[in-house]
Amino acid sequence: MSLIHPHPHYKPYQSAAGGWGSARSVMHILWHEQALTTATPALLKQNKPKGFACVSCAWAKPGNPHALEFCENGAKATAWEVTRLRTGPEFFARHSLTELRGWTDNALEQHGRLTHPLRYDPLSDRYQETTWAEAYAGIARQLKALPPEQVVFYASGRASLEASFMYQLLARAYGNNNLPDSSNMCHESTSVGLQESIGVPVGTVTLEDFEHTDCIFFFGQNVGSNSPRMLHPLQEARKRQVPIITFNPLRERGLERFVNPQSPVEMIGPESTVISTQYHQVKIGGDLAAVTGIIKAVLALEAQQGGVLDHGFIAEHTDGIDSLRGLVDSQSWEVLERHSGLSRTAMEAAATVYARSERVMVIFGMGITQHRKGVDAVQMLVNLLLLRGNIGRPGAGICPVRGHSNVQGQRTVGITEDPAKVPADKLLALFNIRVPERKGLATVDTCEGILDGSVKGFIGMGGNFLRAIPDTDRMEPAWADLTLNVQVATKLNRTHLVPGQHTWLLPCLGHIEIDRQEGIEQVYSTEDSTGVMRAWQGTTEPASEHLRSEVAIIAGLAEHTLHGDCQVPWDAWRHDYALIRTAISATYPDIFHDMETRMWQQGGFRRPLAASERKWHTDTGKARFLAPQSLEEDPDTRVDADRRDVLNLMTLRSNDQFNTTIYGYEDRFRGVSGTRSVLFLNRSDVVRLGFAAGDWVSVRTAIEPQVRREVGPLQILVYDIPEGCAAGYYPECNPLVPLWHHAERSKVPAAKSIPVTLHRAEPGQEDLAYALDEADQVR
Ligand SMILES: Nc1nc2c(c(=O)[nH]1)N[C@H]1C(S)=C(S)[C@@H](COP(=O)(O)OP(=O)(O)OC[C@H]3O[C@@H](n4cnc5c(=O)[nH]c(N)nc54)[C@H](O)[C@@H]3O)O[C@H]1N2
Ligand SMILES: Nc1nc2c(c(=O)[nH]1)N[C@H]1C(S)=C(S)[C@@H](COP(=O)(O)OP(=O)(O)OC[C@H]3O[C@@H](n4cnc5c(=O)[nH]c(N)nc54)[C@H](O)[C@@H]3O)O[C@H]1N2
Ligand SMILES: [Mo]
Repeated sequence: MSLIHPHPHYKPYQSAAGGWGSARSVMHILWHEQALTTATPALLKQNKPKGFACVSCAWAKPGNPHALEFCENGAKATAWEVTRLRTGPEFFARHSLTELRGWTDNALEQHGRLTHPLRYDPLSDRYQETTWAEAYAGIARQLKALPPEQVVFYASGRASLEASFMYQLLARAYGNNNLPDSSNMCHESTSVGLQESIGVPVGTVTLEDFEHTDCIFFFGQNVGSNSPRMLHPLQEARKRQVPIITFNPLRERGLERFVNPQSPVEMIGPESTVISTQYHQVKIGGDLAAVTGIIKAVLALEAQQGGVLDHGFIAEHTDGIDSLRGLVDSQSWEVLERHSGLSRTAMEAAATVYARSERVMVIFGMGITQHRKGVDAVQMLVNLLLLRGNIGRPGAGICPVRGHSNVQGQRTVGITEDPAKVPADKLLALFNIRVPERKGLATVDTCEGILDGSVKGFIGMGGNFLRAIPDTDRMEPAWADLTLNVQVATKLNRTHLVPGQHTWLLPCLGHIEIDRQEGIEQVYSTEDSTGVMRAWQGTTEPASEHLRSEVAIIAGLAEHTLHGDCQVPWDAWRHDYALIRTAISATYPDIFHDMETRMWQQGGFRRPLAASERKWHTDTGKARFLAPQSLEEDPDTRVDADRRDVLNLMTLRSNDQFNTTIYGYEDRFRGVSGTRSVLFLNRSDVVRLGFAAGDWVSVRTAIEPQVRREVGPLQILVYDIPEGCAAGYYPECNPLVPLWHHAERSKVPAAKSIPVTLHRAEPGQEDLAYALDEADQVR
């Protein structure tokens, strides 16, 4: 019953997001993973009290959950983790790493869960079974031999609050702040931008705010694929006639229409909800200009009719409005139109709705943060909100949609390279750990260190670092020079296949699995995108008796590596996670006091957020209008204006992946099946550059031409995307992103704006078949 088209195929998707397509897609993966019997009961516990937190996105889980509180992609993530398939020692006896490096991301993970601790044997080029005792002792020997500043501790945003807290203690007791994490590639632009603007690093919106809002602005986030549960509050808001104004270069299906797959009435009826009331196909990277234009129009409305700005709020709570006015006045409509790709009328239409709405929320994702000017763009969104006092009251606020299930939480409990962000006095008093003063390495710094040989040891608490980072073709050869490479993982991925001198692959429990320590079931906790902390508990039997929890693995590494000075009771913590929570409460009492009881409250507990109470922990004690000096293009990436052959490429997720985990080849909402080797282009660019739909091309990075960065062959798919823009899939396109091409100040790789050129290439695999009828013709 394969539901995947056997051949590469393109047919524009006509239905709403959700609906039967979503239900079918879930059935397919349950069947394929042989997970019908394990996943089905698990799904009933997903995001529920006494159940587990979905291992997919970080979107808020309601206190009063629906009967089935999961979405298509959450169900896929569950099936992927509780699969019956296994990748054990016998698999590695059959396959060398050289051979496995030829496998796709999909094939590697599809083979199932890792079951045994493994050590790489260079002679046979294979992973071989080892014991936990050998692994801890062997790793500790290497860690002790390396200078602490040469080792990094990566985290990928899924580890619980308990494991994350221990992990940063381990790094600091070992002697560094080298804690790169996935948010360095993700929402770090948000954390930097919001901290400067409103004095908190996280969003201010809660689930309840969706019930009170009367206008939503939505920037660069693909809700239908990446946080589908958010479609429910959006649908509710739309039923109250709340306008949703969307900015996205692509007409993403989830942002257009939605049928709730869990509503029997909607599933059999013809009704779907229109999500976006205005849809603006902004140019890639054009949001900064678009929002400047909206602000220009808002200020013009104020000048004409008055009563638009919240003067009381601006006077009492903010500073810097003159600098914003200065920027806005210096930008002509013509420049704003050119940079944004939107007409003045479009920007004015958005401004009109903004100006008449009382409670406005701004929601955003990677389309904003993964640009050179990502921090400026985040701050421009805040500027828009501040004009009418839309922060710090119900129904209003800023809402970054975080990625991994606990990515926000790991930062809250100390996973950061910046020692100034951790309570050093507490770590000293409670654990006798002296926080090293030297700033540590974040993700881009870590990559630079691997390239120049100053990073020699890498511990990965989950994730697929070598695949997720930019410049992967340059990074892989350098990675092989690591002295120590330790990966804690649930499934095999590319990062595990490039060994260093001493390499271990350690299998851990997933968050859906029951975590028993000395026979007692442990619970864990997370923080979601809205700052809410909740307790969770695994519900299925572990994939193998040899798995250890992340907490246990961190304790094992610490006990073997650290000297006696550190007073963390690792062994006691391993056996009782409540003790770790007591320590978290003691370290961060403002946020986590009485954690052990409050985390079980219905809907959990929310961290206090000063900005939500209109207290501003910024440099000036006010909420700050912060505007860049100009909107001029970034000098480092500016290409000769005459060079019309250069396109701006964004790298995207399909509807059938979770980051580097590729579930399948079905990007249903975009109509592409059976392949990921496509490049989405505007028809006029295709014609202008002398190509035709279906041509095979290789894509080259147009900046820093002395370094050859190339990906291909990809097949041209004529698509509804603004002129001058292109789109391809992440992670396949990562070799195109130069490591230095990252957001100013936050260093988030600018994976959404890569200047590229196209070159004719030999055909790749099978051609993409088009199924277009009259009505389907793309513009
Ligand atoms: N199923 C599933 N869920 C996931 C993930 C997954 O891979 N699969 N990943 C998780 C993670 S870690 C994260 S961070 C989130 C990511 O979720 P998103 O933030 O949605 O990230 P992307 O899929 O990269 O898509 C970015 C969206 O921004 C648009 N875009 C690109 N450039 C621009 C631009 O310049 N301006 C504007 N306005 N829009 C732009 C793209 O067209 C696309 O719709 O999802 C999380 N949830
Ligand atoms: N070009 C481009 N690059 C990007 C992006 C982009 O949009 N474009 N997005 C960026 C973003 S937003 C992010 S967040 C990063 C993601 O980067 P990462 O977080 O490093 O990558 P993932 O693909 O989420 O990691 C998947 C692996 O995690 C392991 N895993 C799964 N569950 C668990 C668990 O419970 N415990 C442990 N220990 N391991 C587990 C599995 O072995 C799986 O293979 O990629 C970034 N890179
Ligand atoms: Mo992310």
